Amino acid sequence: MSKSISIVIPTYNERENIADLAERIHHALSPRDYEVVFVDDNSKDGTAELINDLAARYPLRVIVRKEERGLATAVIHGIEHSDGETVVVMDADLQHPPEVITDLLGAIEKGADIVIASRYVKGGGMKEWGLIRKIISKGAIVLAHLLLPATRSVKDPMSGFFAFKRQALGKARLSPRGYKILLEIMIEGKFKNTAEVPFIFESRRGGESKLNAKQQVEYLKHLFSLMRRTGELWRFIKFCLVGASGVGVNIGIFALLTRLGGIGEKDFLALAIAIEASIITNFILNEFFTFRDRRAPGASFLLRLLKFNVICAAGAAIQAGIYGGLYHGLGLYDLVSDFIGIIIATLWNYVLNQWLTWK
Ligand SMILES: Nc1nc2c(ncn2[C@@H]2O[C@H](COP(=O)(O)OP(=O)(O)OP(=O)(O)O)[C@@H](O)[C@H]2O)c(=O)[nH]1
Ligand SMILES: [Mg+2]
Repeated sequence: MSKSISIVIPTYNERENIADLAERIHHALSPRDYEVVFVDDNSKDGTAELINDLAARYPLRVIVRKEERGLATAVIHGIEHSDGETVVVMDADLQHPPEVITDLLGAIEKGADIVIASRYVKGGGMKEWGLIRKIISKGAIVLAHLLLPATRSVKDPMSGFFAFKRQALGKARLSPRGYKILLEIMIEGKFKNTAEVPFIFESRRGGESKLNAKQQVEYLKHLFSLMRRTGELWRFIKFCLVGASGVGVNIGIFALLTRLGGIGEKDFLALAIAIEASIITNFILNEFFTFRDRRAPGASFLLRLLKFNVICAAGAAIQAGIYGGLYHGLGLYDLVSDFIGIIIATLWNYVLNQWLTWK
């Protein structure tokens, strides 16, 4: 029989935490109609056996996967093999306090399609995180916000603790990787009303962390895959094509002015005019091609032109600085120095313009 709330919890060697977890969830949720679906990847410490024992006391069940391993796929498996109208996803190691589930459900009842337990809204945070882990966490979020605009509505799109209405997920085709399952769900699910509630990410109670450096690489691959699927990768390619066309405009105008324009001796003036002309043609092409869907009508056109101009001028200065540092400073081959400068300036121009000019 279908339950109204399904709590999906991936586990791998979490025996030490399960009894506490089940008790605290029950305490927080009873007498609501809920079930906990554990997806265990054949843990060797007896996690699944303990869950089966506890099922006599609490509404729990465990699905054991023998062929597959991985957090994100385990969560998807649990979502697909449960049927509650509301789905809650959380970790087993008590870093996600079960008491926060009632806040998540409260936000869903108020009309949110998806609600995230967030470390980065007022009242949220993390215990005992070192500086490095904090920087990695924040850096990953900034990257997602920059490259996947659909994540910008929430401050913590990396949280592993969230709830959503199953109906709102629709027939989304999820192709999960690595650890960041929420990103996949947010982007493929196309939810309308998002909400966040604060929570403090606790220290792990027992057992061991399964997080390792490989997950960071997986994260980058996942981002790339999401950029491809959302069209953001194509947008970046368009931006580079426009940039290449600007090089043509730049050289063409420079040649015209110095050969035919009668300012042969004032080549720096010709260069400045050529650069400005290429910035303007790049702007127009980006406005009507690369960022067509992100144009706001009216007077903001001029403001966007101004922003684009300032950012690209700074980009040109960065390119010149990198060239100078690598060629004159480090003695690198001049064309290689120039190429590296172009790549970094292009990334600068793209990131800043899509962040500030075409929001
Ligand atoms: N089924 C399954 N669960 C996993 C796997 N890897 C991790 N988990 C579970 O996913 C949850 C989060 O994993 P953790 O290792 O705690 O990751 P973390 O919380 O980001 O890292 P720590 O702060 O170090 O604990 C826990 O409930 C794990 O048991 C896996 O490969 N398969
Ligand atoms: Mg953990």
